[in-house]
Amino acid sequence: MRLLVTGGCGFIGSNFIRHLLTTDSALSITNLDKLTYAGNPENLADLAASQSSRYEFVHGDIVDRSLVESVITPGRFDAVIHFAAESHVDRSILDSGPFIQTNIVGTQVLLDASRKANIGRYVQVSTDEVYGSLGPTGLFTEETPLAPNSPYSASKAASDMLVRSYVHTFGFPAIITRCSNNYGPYQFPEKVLPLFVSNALADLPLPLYGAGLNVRDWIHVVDHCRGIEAAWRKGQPGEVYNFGGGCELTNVELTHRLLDAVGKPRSLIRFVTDRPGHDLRYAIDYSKAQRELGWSPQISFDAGLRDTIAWYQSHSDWVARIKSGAYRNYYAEQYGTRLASKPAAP
Ligand code: NAD
Ligand code: TDX
Repeated sequence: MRLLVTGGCGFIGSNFIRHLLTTDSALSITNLDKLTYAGNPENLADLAASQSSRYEFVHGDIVDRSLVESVITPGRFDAVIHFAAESHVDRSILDSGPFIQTNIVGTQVLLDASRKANIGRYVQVSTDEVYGSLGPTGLFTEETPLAPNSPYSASKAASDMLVRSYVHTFGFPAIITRCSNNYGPYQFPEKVLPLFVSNALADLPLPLYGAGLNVRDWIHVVDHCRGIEAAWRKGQPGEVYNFGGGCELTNVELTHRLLDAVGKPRSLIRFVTDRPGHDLRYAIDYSKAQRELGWSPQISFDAGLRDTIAWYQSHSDWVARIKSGAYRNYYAEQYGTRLASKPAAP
């Protein structure tokens, strides 16, 4: 069995490739990745060395039609699992351009090439953010109407709609997965959890948006990867499957738990200007995946958070390499303050 994974040098894609190569010895994987700021070949360097007969890397942009068509040739892959995306909401507010290109045009190119090559199964890795925002109660189901609120989620919803249209119009065998907020190793420290863990470990301030009362549903990345694998292996073409962690926390609760776990004071919290259009609450009903795929999340938040913090502690060099150069410019633009390299004054 041979898979094409796009965006495999990012957070979830690299965890997915790691998960599959270490659990299924019959699989070979080709990873097509542009290596944007978020793509880091270091994330898979050990597997690239130890599994070189089963792992291949192709450096390229999914928007580049001739490149994509030269990779996805008839008979080469049994399935395509599509992770590659611009993935950060705040960056989509600063500049939506790359989101439209990669998330919408890139998906169109990938769908066309996959269809041309008669790919037997295609999985679109999407997000719960396409459903918009919940009030204090209720859960997103697969039937919830799409109502994206940020340029990021609008671009993901648009790509989901393209996938839906290829299923309907061409009978293309695609599946869509929609997951809540992931955390775990190899997550780029622009997302709240690795940003706050790495800042806290360095005694730097934690910029909490608004009053910190927005709610997210946290799932460990390995549980998400198991869900995507189940959707690929057991899902029905044309169907959507939601995945969630069943762990709703306000951002301020998340921050308190994280500070307690690293043994740092709450005085590191800085309440800063809210994200424009900030979705209040996400929460997932994953009963369809339980029923039809036999999937449920396995990793408790407490255990997952402990392991994730330990990973960031033991990979301080990985964090330090990222939090230099272009990252510092992004930080200054996003937070209106330079990322200090020394501990913050009390
Ligand atoms: P990430 O930003 O960490 O990684 C994205 C990867 O895609 C990088 O390796 C990057 O180099 C690559 N890429 C970007 N543009 C590309 C292009 N034009 N051509 C080829 N490669 C390109 O993202 P992530 O957090 O791992 O998310 C992966 C997928 O999962 C995304 O589609 C995202 O929408 C979805 N998702 C993420 C979460 C989450 O909590 N992070 C939750 C649900 C769904
Ligand atoms: O500095 C911050 N301060 C803060 O309070 C950052 C970066 C975030 N936040 C808040 C905003 C959100 O309410 O924390 C929450 C989580 O923010 P992000 O980590 O940026 O994630 P979110 O916007 O919820 O989107 C994530 O989950 C769904 C991923 O980034 C998406 O790729 C995924 O689709």
